[in-house]
Amino acid sequence: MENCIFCKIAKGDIPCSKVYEDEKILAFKDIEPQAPIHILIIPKHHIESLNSLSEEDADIVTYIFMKAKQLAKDLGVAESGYRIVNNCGEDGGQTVKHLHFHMLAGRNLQWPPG
Ligand code: D5M
Repeated sequence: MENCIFCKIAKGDIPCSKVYEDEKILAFKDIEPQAPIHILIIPKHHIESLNSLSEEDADIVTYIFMKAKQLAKDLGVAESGYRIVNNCGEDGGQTVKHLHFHMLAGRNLQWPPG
């Protein structure tokens, strides 16, 4: 997508603080961290939100969660705990319209979120 900031980050046209990358996904540090560890995990191809996830895209979500599990291990927070968040739509707090999962860790996260 031409005007999508996360597509530009995925293509390398806009820099990011990369944590993990392969042919399907990219994980990078959130620019406005809400926890000591705050990483965004995105599919490289454009999916607007969870609402626009198609049957063909379903595998990428499983893939992202499997990588998130590994990342949590690599970052040393698997045991202490972490949170994976997807904001969908306006009331869900989605500001960037490219599917992404927040990984938050490194502090005792409260519930419910605001
Ligand atoms: O989350 C969108 C998140 O994306 C929000 O936490 C800020 C982050 N963001 C926006 N632009 C950038 C860049 N350029 N690098 C890193 N992080 C970024 P949402 O769930 O849509 O509210």
